[in-house]
Amino acid sequence: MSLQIQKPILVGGLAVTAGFLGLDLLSHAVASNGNVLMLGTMAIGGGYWLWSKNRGAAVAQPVKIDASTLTRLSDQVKLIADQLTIEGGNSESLRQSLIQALQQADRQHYRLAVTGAARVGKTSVIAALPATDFISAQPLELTETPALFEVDGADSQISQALQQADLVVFVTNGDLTATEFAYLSKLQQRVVVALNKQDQLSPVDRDTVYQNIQRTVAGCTNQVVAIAAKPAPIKVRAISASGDVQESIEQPSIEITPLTNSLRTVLAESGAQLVLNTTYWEVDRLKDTGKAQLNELRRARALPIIEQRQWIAGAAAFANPLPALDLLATAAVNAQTIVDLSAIYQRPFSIELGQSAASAMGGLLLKLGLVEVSTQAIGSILKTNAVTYVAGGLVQGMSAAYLTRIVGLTLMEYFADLDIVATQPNPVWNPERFGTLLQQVFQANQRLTVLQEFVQQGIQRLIPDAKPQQVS
Ligand SMILES: Nc1nc2c(ncn2[C@@H]2O[C@H](COP(=O)(O)OP(=O)(O)O)[C@@H](O)[C@H]2O)c(=O)[nH]1
Ligand SMILES: [Mg+2]
Repeated sequence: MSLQIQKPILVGGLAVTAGFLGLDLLSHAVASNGNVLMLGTMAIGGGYWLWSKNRGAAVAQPVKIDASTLTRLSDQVKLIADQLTIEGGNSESLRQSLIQALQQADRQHYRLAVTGAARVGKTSVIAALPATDFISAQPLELTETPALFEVDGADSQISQALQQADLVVFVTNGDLTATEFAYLSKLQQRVVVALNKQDQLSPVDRDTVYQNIQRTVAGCTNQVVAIAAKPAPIKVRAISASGDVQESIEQPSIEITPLTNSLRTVLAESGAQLVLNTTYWEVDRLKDTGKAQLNELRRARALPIIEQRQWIAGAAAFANPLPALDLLATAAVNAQTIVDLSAIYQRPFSIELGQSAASAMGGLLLKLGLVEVSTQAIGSILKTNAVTYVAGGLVQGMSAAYLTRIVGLTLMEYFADLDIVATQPNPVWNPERFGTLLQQVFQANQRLTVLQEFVQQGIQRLIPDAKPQQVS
């Protein structure tokens, strides 16, 4: 899973923490009765808490994955595919992938990924597992992920292996580090933690480490097992009655049963649910892919409109310089542009709504000080250019064009962010959301090089007979 670092993620992070706290409290509440604890935690684990990987939504929502949630999700993917076809895109691979993903929903074998840091014993665990009766009787696909936390780690291979797994065995060979815990607590899958290399620990250390790990991961999993997948040979010294000392090398036996027991429990109780979860997340990724494809198409249609409108606004303000900032703000936000872009993104705004949104956007540009900041920035770039002296009103023209562009790009982001398939017939107009995006887009376009390039273009557009000049 990739996590973007932005405000919504922070919200997601808090929600996740709250979720784990909830689980944690609950398991403490029933801790007096071992059986109840087990069942309680299983029941919660069986339902999957799903946090909307929000870019748009700020509120995290727990969703239980069952057959009907999967159906709803795959219906959304189908709608996206249909929409792709309607808008002239190619939806074939999305449809094929959806069919393939859904076929997995009633897959009869389980996929298990063994993961963990380098040299903790992942390969050894995989080597030890098939030898046990349970595993050999179980249709099980075992995969070892590349080692986690390596400097030049194979991140995409790791996440691919993990995404396909119904269940993850997280191997460690001592107390969990903070990094290990952070990693495993973010996994979407059910996790069994395997404390390997038991033979290297004294009996006292074994208990302490084991209990530490159990406590640490209590909010994520109740499955922690202690194993020795490939115990090191030990030297044994025997002294015979006659006093002779005989040394020999002994191979302690592999201890993997706690892990197979754990796998047996988890798979018996929730194997089908785990397969359903894997399928759900796969379909969810397809939804993202389809949405990105669709937004790509829409972007290609929206950009030329924005370009066209920005120079129209620029030329008007250039020909007829606006005396006040608020007029400039008004000139930059054009109701028709809003209506046109909303139509491309299938959230058609009426002209009335376009007008009221336009005046709200104009107010926002002023309130956030964006008109002033961009006028000044453009003015100071132009000052270094001789053309300025022959062209009064150029600052205003350029600013109107620039602000029109910023508003247009923000609208694109705004619409792209909405759920592709409108759940309500009415268009969604959320001024706060727009304001947040506006500031982000403004920031991104405020870099000197971006502005300089824009000004260069603007000179050619607004004063076509001006000789191209270097703007520094
Ligand atoms: N003492 C001991 N050594 C182990 C055990 N399991 C694995 N090892 C050793 O740890 C090293 C790394 O094991 P490997 O399975 O290759 O780890 P991986 O890098 O996580 O796949 C090897 O030298 C193994 O022999 C164990 O249970 N006890
Ligand atoms: Mg290995």
